[in-house]
Amino acid sequence: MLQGQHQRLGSSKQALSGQGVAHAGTIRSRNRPSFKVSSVLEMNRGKTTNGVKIDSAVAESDVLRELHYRLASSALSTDKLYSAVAWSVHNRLLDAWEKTHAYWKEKDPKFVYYLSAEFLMGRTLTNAVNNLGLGNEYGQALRNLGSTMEQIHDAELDAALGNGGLGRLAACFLDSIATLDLPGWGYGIRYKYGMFKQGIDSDGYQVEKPDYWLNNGNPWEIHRPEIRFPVGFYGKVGPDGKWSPEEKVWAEAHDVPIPGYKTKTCSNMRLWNALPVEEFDLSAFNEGDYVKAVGEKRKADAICAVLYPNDATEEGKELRLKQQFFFVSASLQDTIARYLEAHPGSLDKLPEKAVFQMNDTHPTIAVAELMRLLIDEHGLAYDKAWDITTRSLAYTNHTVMPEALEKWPVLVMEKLLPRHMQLIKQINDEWLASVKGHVEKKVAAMPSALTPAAKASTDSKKEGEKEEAPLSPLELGMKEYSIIQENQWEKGQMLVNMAYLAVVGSSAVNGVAAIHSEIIKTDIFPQFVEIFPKKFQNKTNGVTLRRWLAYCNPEQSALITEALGTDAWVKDASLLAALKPFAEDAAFRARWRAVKQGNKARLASRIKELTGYEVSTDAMFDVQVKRIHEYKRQYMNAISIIHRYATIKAMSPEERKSVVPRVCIIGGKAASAYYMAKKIVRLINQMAKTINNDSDVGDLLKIVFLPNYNVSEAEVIIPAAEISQHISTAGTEASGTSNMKFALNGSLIIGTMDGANIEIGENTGFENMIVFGVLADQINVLREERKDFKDYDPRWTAAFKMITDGVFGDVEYFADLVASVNDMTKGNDWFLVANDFASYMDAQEKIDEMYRDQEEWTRKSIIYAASNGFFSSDRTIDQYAKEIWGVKPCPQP
Ligand code: NBG
Repeated sequence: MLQGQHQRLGSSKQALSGQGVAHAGTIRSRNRPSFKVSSVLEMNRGKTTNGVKIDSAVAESDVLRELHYRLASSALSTDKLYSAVAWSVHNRLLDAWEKTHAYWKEKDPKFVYYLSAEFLMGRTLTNAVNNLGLGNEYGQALRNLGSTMEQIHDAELDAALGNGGLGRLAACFLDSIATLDLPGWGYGIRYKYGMFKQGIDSDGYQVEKPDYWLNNGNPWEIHRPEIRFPVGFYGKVGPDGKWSPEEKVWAEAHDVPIPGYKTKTCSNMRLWNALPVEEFDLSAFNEGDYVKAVGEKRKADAICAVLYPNDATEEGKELRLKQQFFFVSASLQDTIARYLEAHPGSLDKLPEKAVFQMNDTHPTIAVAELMRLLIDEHGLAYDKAWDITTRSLAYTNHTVMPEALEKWPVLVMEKLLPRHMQLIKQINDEWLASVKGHVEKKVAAMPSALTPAAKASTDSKKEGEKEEAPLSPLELGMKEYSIIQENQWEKGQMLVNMAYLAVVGSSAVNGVAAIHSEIIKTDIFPQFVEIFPKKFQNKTNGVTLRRWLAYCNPEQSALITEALGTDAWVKDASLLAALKPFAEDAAFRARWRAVKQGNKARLASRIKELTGYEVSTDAMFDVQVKRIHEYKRQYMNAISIIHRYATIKAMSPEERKSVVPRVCIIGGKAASAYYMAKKIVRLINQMAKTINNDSDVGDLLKIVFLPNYNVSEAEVIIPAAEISQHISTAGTEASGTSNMKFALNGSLIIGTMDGANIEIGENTGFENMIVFGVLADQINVLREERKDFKDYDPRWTAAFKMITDGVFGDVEYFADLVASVNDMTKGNDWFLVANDFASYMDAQEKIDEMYRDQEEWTRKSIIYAASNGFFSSDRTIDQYAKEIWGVKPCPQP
């Protein structure tokens, strides 16, 4: 058994002792000869296929050497030991990295480059050690040194270079790319400060604190001062079309090795740091202008300073565009340089060796930058450059929220990237010229008043607006296709629609779940679908089963391995299906339940540690963890908890005996500038104070807001969940990925027919999922009608009355949150919380009923884990590789 996991089991056993809860250990000790107890990693022992073989004595001396020479320490403190082990593992990774890259250089395969402004990696140590198959060796080495993997695990800081699902998906993808032996790299930014740390103050407010993740050094990267590229900004374009940037910085590489699981392949994530071209202006210094002397440095530092704490609201910041261009330009230059080194002379065949996947709109300036590099730096003709560009790029859309589909003001683009703006105009002109015939036909076939553009222009006309010369139907029609558009909210301001630029400039465009990929075709890009129907694809998201099952839930994983008689499911998730018959085996169910109890106990102690609240592990653990957003509707969950509270309060002690006890766990960060989301966080925290301290309620209901939700917290929370909530307004959540993690960890799902929930339902059987709410195709009509919505459920009205009566304090502070869904003159309940509330409450009652039957509940839990192997990111990446990238595995022999 992997050491860290073994030790973690040990600690959850301790947490369990004395509570009278059955756990896997006790059940295992019963005589069950049909099962051989072994965990995932015990089966790994001696069979590592990744070529980095060391024994525990070597691991130990390696750790001591790092401690002495690198850390100049002899102290065996947890922090020092963590660093020493990490540096030692770093060396192993480096060996694997070098071999992989030497091999790939020799074979010269096609590479995929995953361009992403976010990589939410979390901790590295456990994952790296296990993927390398060295868990036993390092575990033993640590025990010899008086520590354990479990103890040092927590000393590592999370690398939180991402906001949420999009960034975590990128991290899962890198793990799968390496595991499938696909030649591929991630490219991104080495932010100095990652996602902020969330605290909750004594009044329940979210407080944001900087995330100093690089403070203790970073053993997981290789600094490459020799790999640097110049990136320019501002300046002018000369009459010859050449750009002379006014500001320049170096982009300098830091490589993070990405070990695949049970393979020799160790791929790479290259993160760029910005450095001043001139660190220090000596003449300014000599003249006494100290600030100017370091001015260049300050400007460069600003580029990589922070990750925008923002997932669905546009920060109209020039700096953000600067960041995007910075990493895209460096990544493209780097790739071209490597390509030319291997294939001197011509870039004509670049698309046969490189494909760039643009993760959402953040890297889509790549369309213009690749054109610029090919034309201005490498002398290609426009048409040739366009052919290469469009064959090398692909774009993934991750959201339908209009505010997150980036649109840059032409003026900002012109100022920061004047040559790119020129090219974008040219791309747009060529594009519009190419669709003109199509639009003419379309307009001719349609009464002009019915063209969408004509309709939009009448709809948006405000009273008293000056009449302008009307556009012809053709002009109106053409507007819909234009990459450069007028701002709908600010007359005269022209914007570059980056998603449109990406669609025109890519060979493939995909959504991230089946329903989402349909919605982007019908609602976001319909005009482009007319022109390139084949460009649009679906690639349903996935998650890596290494981190999100094998390593975070070792007991459940051990049980699965034992039942299936193999740990091959860690790499071939389709094998999980063979677990289904075990759902019918009562003895197996008992063990499954015991594992869940152990995980609940582990979470309960984490809750106590973080919030001080004590929760009963006999209660149902009900979890909603994700970024706080109105569309994700944590608010609806909160209101239903208020109703639950009111119901319990109104009961007699006798009646209360029949209540199914619940612990409602909510976690997530609210973007720092997101006013309503922050109010939702505070409401939940204030509710917790009232409800958790009410002796009428006791263990029947607890509500816990877990602060600073991140990858590492998720690894403790998800295995402990019994029910998890994915309750976005239908049509708004592109996919969701935590839903997949929960399902694989045996949590039931209550959800709307949205994102990947639908496919999870199809795989698991809708009879096992608790589905409620209106459907995506009803949303537009309901939004139209919501002005007149009066059909408030009495449970809703009563719950809101408690807020406005001050049961949770600060009536004034919550007033506009209340109004946002209740008063159509103030808010407009855009996410249809009121519409869905009644069916949500009915679904909640159904859950209580279901939970009473623990045998059936456990049966379903096993079915969830058995049914959702489809959501392995290995499957997703295999599809990308075959259907978009044309990249083939290149494993070392
Ligand atoms: C998010 C979606 C999620 C989806 C992830 C990964 C953004 C912009 N989008 O539903 O909201 O699961 O992307 O695809 O963060």
